[in-house]
Amino acid sequence: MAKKPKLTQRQKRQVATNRKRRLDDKQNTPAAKADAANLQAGTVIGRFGKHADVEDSAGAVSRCHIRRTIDSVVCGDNVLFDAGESVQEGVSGVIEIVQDRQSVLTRPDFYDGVKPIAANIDQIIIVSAVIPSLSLNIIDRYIVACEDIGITPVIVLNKVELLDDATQEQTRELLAEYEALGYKVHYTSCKTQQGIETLDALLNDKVSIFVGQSGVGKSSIINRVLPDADEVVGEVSDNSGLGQHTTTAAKLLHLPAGGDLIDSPGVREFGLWHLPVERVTWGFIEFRDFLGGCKFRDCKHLNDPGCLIRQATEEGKISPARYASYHRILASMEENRPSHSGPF
Ligand SMILES: Nc1nc2c(ncn2[C@@H]2O[C@H](COP(=O)(O)OP(=O)(O)OP(=O)(O)O)[C@@H](O)[C@H]2O)c(=O)[nH]1
Ligand SMILES: [Mg+2]
Ligand SMILES: [Zn+2]
Repeated sequence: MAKKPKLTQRQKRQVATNRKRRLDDKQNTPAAKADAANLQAGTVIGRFGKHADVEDSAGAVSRCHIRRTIDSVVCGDNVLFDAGESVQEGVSGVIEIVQDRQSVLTRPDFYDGVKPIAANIDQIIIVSAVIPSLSLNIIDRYIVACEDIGITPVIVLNKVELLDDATQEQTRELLAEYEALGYKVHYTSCKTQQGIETLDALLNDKVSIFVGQSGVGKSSIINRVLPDADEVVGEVSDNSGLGQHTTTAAKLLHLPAGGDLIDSPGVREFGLWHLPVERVTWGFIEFRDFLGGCKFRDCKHLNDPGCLIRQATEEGKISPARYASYHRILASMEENRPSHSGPF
């Protein structure tokens, strides 16, 4: 057996320092920190400017500061926080750690880069309506964002009672294309309550976020599904025909039978310019069968010779509306400039 080496005083000090450093490192893991600081686990149910509302496992809500070292905190985040003892200017606690996210819906912001909207969601409800106006292009943009993060969207057309029979038929035809792709399409009215029950059934035990243009009725639907929600609802402007951006911050609400709903602020346009072009192409699921088969590897799927996607469109295998919408999205990405960056 090797003889134990004799250490000089200096070496002994060194060993002691290293041992202490290793112990400190262990204490620096999130779990150890949580233990040491007596932190509790909670879920973010609201985000307001520099603060966030965090709900603990008993349902108590604390408004918290956010440690400066944390990149972002959004609705649905699981966090470790110190609830604090006294409330000062409405704020009592502090969020110390954001746990790893299972999913995150993001959108680009002109000034801040890519911003997360909500975390740990498992369903995205894309709400649209004939008032302000039915934009299939916005639906397509959201679908691309959903496909990019692997979450299946549900399409809701709200305010259906405003449609006369002919328009209703036309709209159903347009949206039937999405059903043919495998997406669920729901027709709802907050005025007549049509379709609210079937939508309700779809929300059970899931964390669903409602997204879409301002004024389409996201908060109104949430109030119908969850009468206690008491979400503020705003008129669509008579002058511009646009929503008023009534909901200004995302908010998470619990369903009594299990599951959560996240109301989110409406957008005017949902930018995708944070995604590489290939991800956008991938987001059009009916294109996938043809990808890799075009004559040129860098095929733009436009006028390029031997383009299987254009050919499939000409043969009626891909909807011309979706094909046009795809190119509209790419063209707007090339401009590389969001026309709107709304509040989150
Ligand atoms: N006719 C009709 N109006 C509706 C319906 N649902 C909502 N509205 C109206 O549409 C307007 C906008 O509704 P909101 O629920 O505030 O819309 P939102 O999508 O939450 O809008 P933001 O919070 O701005 O993103 C309100 O005047 C609602 O009363 C509906 O089914 N039919
Ligand atoms: Mg709203
Ligand atoms: Zn092609």
